[in-house]
Amino acid sequence: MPGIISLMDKSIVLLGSTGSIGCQTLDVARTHNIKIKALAAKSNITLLSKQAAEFRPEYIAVYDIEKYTELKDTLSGSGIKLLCGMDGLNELAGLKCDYVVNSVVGMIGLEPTLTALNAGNNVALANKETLVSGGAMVTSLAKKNNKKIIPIDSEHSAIFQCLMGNNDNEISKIILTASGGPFFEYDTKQLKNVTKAQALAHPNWNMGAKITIDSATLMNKGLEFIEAIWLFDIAPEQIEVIIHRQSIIHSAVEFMDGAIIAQLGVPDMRVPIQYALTFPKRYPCPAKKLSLLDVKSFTFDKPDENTFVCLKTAQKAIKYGGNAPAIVNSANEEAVNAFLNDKIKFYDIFELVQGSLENIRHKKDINLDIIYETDIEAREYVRSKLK
Ligand code: MN3
Repeated sequence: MPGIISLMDKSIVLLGSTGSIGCQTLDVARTHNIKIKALAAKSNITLLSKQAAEFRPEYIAVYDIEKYTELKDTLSGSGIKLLCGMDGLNELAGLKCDYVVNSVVGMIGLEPTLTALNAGNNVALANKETLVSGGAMVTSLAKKNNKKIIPIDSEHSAIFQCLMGNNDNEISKIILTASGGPFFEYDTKQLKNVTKAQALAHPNWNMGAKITIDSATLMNKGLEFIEAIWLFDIAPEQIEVIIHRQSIIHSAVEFMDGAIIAQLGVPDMRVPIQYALTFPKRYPCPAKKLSLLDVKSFTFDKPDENTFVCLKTAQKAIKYGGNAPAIVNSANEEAVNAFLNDKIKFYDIFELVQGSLENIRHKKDINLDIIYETDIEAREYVRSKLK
């Protein structure tokens, strides 16, 4: 039971500690006495200082350079080494540890992932953009350094678990489940009138703002589709996206003999987070257990890709390859930002993401510089369309 089992031999560096996944990772760490070697956050220094006081890490980094001085005052006398900016995130990602947990939101998570792998660290990955924008680079680096990328996202964790004890070359397809979000069965006309509050109210999962909006547009499933291709080295044609409104089946794998293995559980991110950190072992988890009798029935639907065009656009982007996934990812990030800041309407996100893929230069080969250039171009494209 909580507190009894000690995983003290493990130490983690947690990037993005004040976000939803970060806080839940600390909850798992608290339960199992996992040592927190370093913590990094973007700008919420109030929470970051509280976390520092509880977990006593050796290092702290704050991405927002303007918050550095204030945090330095708060931490003075604590003996904690304070760093800032992207350099700070990179220094932390390179510290020797069992896992770098990357739960940073957005494109800024890519570089620390590369740094961690370069330093010979395993990565427990919650940052989607890492694999969406830099999949080829990240996976080849992990392979070269013989390091693991363990997925934290519930769907990819489910697939990862379904593959345990099976051979990758016996997979016939991956069934990637989606909740469908708050606007399931809405048509274009209805989507044009939804409000921010409606978009932020996810039916099953309690998550950060960016991913909640991505779930409402189904862009989240598009990003996860791309991630699955890189994580499991599978062709786009071998992934089927299915709407499963209950969010109980977190994903499934169909093997060549027709057997389907699925992973089920309550929608609580602490389960996949904990599994990423304790894999291949399992331990009791603070999350509630699932009662199938409470669920009673499961439903499955085909996603409406013609209305929710973000999903189709992301699928197109991975087929184009090169920097195309980075284009749609960055355009989406910028569009979601604009939506959250009341600069555009919900439906504009669809048009901006779709437009970015048609209007921004495609490049076949990618490296970090090209991804950053693409990021700037995609964001400029979105900004140029704001009234
Ligand atoms: Mn997910």
